[in-house]
Amino acid sequence: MLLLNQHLKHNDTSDELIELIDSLMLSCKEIAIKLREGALAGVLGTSEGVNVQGETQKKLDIISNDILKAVLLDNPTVAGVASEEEDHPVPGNPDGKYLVTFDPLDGSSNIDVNVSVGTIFSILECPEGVSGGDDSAFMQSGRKQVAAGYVLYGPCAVLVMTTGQGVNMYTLSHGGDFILTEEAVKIPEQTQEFGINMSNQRFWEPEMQSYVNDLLQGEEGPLGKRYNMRWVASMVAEVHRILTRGGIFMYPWDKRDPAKPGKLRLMYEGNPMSFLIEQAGGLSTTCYDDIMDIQPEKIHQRVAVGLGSKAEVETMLKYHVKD
Ligand code: P6P
Repeated sequence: MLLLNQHLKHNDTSDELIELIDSLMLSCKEIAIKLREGALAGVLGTSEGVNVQGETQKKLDIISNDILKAVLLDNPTVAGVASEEEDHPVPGNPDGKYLVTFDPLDGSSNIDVNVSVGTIFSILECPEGVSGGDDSAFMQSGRKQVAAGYVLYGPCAVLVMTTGQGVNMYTLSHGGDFILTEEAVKIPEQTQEFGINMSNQRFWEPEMQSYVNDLLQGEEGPLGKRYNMRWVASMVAEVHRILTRGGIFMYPWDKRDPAKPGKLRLMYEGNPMSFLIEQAGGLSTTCYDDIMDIQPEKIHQRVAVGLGSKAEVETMLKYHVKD
């Protein structure tokens, strides 16, 4: 039985990065306790707040964000943090080595109905001579990530993380330790399971409508096999399912807000999830190009997403050929 820190040391992870990951996990354990208390702690429901995305904030969005900010900004390795719940980056130690972006509680619309949610994080190095409170410090493509992962608060709390040497899963024990439970995770190349919010079908571009229509044709259709569908409305749960048994997850561009490339956010959803998916042998795209190749321009910029089992994403890409 290997503890998280033992496994990270075994993989030659630097002491500084281990110290940062420790802070992240301390935060996530606090968040997990708040979630488990739920109504008993009076933390369910919405706050009066609206975030920079214009979304009403759940009380637990704010609580989780505050926990992560307090713990991370107290860590000397952290030069700054950027959060879905913060308009701008928050500076930390001017001599800190790392930047952290995070979605403190992804899928929080599910909290009040007791469905899985998660914390997503991405770690970058802070450029020399740039403040960790400056947006420009974070304008790095997903290829620059030092580490990325999520903690899924489901029937059990699981940390899924990569430091660029494959993907590993660690389950939170009753004793409060993250214990290695899955090493070198690999996504099955083929799948018969797709995830997309079908209620948006009429808003998609024709290419996505055509692909999903063929998925729905099953054995009689051009793809020649029966597909099953899942939609949890919590990206962390969707990605965890794909890392565990394969699949394809899509949140494509749609015409409801044509100026936006998609709903999901690049810096703290798209990039960290793409790092995990690629490290586990899958593909992660905008439905046209690799997400991690995008050069960010804004902290909260959005991105279309089509990720998962390599062969299925390649099939989806065949429907999305730019003329
Ligand atoms: P919809 C959660 O709000 C989220 O950002 C992702 O976790 C999830 O995949 C998606 O939005 C769900 O969106 O439109 O189906 O509610």
